[in-house]
Amino acid sequence: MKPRDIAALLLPSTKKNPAKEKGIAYAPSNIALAKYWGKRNTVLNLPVTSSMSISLGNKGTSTTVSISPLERDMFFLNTKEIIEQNNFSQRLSHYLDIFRPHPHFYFKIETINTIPIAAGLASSASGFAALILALNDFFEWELDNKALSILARLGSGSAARSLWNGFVLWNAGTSEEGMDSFAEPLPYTWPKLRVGLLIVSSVEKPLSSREAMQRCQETSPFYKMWPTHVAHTIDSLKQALTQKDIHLLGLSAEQNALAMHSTMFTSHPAFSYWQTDTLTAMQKVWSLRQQKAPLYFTEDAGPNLKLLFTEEITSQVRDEFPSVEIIRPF
Ligand code: 2P0
Repeated sequence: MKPRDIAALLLPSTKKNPAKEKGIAYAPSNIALAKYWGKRNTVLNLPVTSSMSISLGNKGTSTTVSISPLERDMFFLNTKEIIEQNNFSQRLSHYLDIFRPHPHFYFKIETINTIPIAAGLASSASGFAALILALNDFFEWELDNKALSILARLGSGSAARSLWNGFVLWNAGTSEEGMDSFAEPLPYTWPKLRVGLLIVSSVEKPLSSREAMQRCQETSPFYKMWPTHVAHTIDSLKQALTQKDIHLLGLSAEQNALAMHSTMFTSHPAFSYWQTDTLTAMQKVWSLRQQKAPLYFTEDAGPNLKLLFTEEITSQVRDEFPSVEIIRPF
């Protein structure tokens, strides 16, 4: 099945044309505590394992969809038009192909990101989530969250998790067309939880996360252990959320991130997103932990760390990492 076939199953056939002048939506960015790393279907972004995330509240993407006045799609990122064809615009146009009422229908997409771009946060997650929500508003499809999560996933896997605030679980599912592969919010809140964005380097990525996960899946001997490891991480995270246990949450997320990065070191050709300063920051976290500070990190497909801790040690974290940007997810 192709993405357009999936959309045909989910979209109301009576609402093919836009119903209003503009569709508007916001979606938060999210950080995976149990990572999505590897696909069982690369066309539909169907994952090998389930994954679990925390959304970043007001750090995310606002998107407005309208009809383009030109014979082409138009994209504006943080008010600046993207004129030249690049990866970003090609990927968006390709995604919009799924939803065009006819081949000569062109969209105008205006996107504002409140995520610090240099933080290497998956802006594709909040980007595609905000886009599908804005399209839902524009066409007045009135889709439920399950359908929206499936359609967001077709743009970018991690976008399936960006439709809610708080903790979110994306169930991998088993079906071939992925109708059981969607995310849902988890019934836990943790007002004292904090996520610290620690930008240690803005060096360009050696590889897109899409290519990186594929290489690890195909060539790392460690990848065989990954599905069992993630299942264990998700169990531990759920227990941590039930007990509000920052040690269990932090350690589970940190070990999961390090296991993911180990599949990169052991792939062929080997690669790493780490910079010297990444390791320096990790060692600082470990050393503070030896001095009894309940501080942990996770890291995605980039050199920067996301610190995990609770309100009680906020001032210590600020003193130790003066450049950290602290987010309150709840
Ligand atoms: C995650 N990442 O769970 C993992 C951890 C990066 C590291 O989801 O190919 O941009 O568009 O489905 O969603 C980044 O991968 O990949 C990602 P595609 P995506 O957050």
